[in-house]
Amino acid sequence: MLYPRENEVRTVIDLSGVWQFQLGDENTPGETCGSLLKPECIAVPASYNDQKEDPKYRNHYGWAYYQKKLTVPSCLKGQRMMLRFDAVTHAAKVYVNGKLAVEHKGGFLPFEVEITDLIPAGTSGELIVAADNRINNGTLPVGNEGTIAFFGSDNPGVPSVEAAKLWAKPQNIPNFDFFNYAGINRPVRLYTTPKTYIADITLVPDIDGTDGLVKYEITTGGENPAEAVQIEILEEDGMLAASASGSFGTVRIPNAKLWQPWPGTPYLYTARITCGEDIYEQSFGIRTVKVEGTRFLINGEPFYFKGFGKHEDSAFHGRGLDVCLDVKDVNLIHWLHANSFRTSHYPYAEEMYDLCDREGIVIIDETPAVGIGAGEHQDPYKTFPIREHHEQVLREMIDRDKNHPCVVMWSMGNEPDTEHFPESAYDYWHSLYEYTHTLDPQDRPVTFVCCQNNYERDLVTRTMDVVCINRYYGWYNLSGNLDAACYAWNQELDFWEKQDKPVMVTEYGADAIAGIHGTVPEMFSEEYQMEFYRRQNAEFDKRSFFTGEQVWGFADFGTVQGCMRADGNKKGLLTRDRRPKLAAHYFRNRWENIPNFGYKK
Ligand code: E8X
Repeated sequence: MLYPRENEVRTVIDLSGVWQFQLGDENTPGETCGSLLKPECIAVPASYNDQKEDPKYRNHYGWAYYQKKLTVPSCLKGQRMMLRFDAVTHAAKVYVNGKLAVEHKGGFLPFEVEITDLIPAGTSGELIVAADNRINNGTLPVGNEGTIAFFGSDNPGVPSVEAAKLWAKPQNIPNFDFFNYAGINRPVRLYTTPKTYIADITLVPDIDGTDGLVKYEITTGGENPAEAVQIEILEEDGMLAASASGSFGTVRIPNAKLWQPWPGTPYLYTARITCGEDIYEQSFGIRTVKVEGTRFLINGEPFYFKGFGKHEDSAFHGRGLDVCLDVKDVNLIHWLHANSFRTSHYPYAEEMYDLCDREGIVIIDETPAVGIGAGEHQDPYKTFPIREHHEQVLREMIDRDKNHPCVVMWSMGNEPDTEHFPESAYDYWHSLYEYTHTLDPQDRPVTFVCCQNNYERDLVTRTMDVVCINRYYGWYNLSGNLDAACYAWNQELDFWEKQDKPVMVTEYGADAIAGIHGTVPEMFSEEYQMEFYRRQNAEFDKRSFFTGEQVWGFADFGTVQGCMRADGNKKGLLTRDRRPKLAAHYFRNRWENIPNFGYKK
């Protein structure tokens, strides 16, 4: 799905601002909402949870309603009019003048609806967006809707969950470690196209000697979709590099400039497409990505990932789009001499990928499939109704992000159960891996991120294009003992060495509460966090098949409350307000001395 961009022929009207809002409950079906009876003010885009000073917003369970009067200027007559939602978390029903216009499941990917006839140019309409935050074993991310948080439930004297329901209301508890921020988290926009329009653009770059090749395919729609299509490839200064006509084909760019990760030059070309009256400009890069043996190649050269898992998370906004924070984060990534991050644990706002294209930051793009597991007694693959939705989010993510040069690998999900039901896990994930490969026109590497587990029992992680492992030696296990942690790492790395695959760590980390110090590094101090990384990195450096280190995490972030969390997860190199901890300075120094390419011989 194309990003809404304005140009000579397309208009974009951003509906960000203060909307009207009202909480519903878990029982209110989206259908019954008419005009809101007691509307309150809420900012869009942003999560609603932290905007109000009352736990009922923070801990809301179920539907919430947003309302706005929409006026379409008469000067837009004759145009096709679309209403586009970049993300409504986790499910949405959109009503125009009381009638259901579109619904969508999945809280991190865009959807749109044509409103040309629903609110004709020169008139107004009432828009109601119902957003559902419920998470259960049929949603991605997975939650435990309807139960009660029950830490320490094995303790004598603590009643069962069923008994507790007599005196406490059931909750909407995540099966994942980030706060369940919800609502209209990303922009809502009205955009126009001419009646015959460019519907989609697919670009597949390749390198041929010193030339660049771009395979392209344009789909068109509307009144006259057979209208002739033109493609022009423009340099950064606007000069014409190449051109072709027809809705598909291959364009050759002589002496092409490559897209290289920073501090290399992330050169961007623009494909200017015209079809009848419509125009769309899509930026892209000439770069290749490939796995060969134990190497991850970008433009044919062995790349080493230095970076983090991140979150979209900040004070007040929750998971709402904050472009200032995105720019700040990109600059912090440069400051740290990092080159990459994973969009843990959901696809991020499109603005971030655009920034990373321009700034040369490499992305592992992840779906919201986190929390797939229910302990040793329940096979999630046989009991969770998620497969169809999982395929849907993969399709929508790849369809949205396929042209970004910054995206170099797809992650189908994070930390599913692969240990208790290894055969079921294999059947589920390996077939999904094959499906994912068929979806990407650029055929990027595909993986998922494996939880700390019994890696010898796990049958599927080893079949991914890159083995991505999350490990907490020295934190959740072998706590406080870095000698033992290094020993455990070496045992495990001996195992991976035999698999002849690139292996990278996609999470490792220790909570550090900013300001807690000690001469002897102990858990939760900044010194321990730094020492944890220093010791473990020294082991990675000895392994030539080890192809990257992504720490957990970039910055501290909000989570559900619990006895393991003090005001959120504190494993950030930076605090939630982006101040560096000791470990940030340590990595800044380490990564300055690790080149993007050729680090492992
Ligand atoms: C953690 C991280 C969590 O925040 C992230 O979303 C997924 C977790 C560790 C799993 N990975 O808790 O900080 C721990 C497995 C235990 C061995």
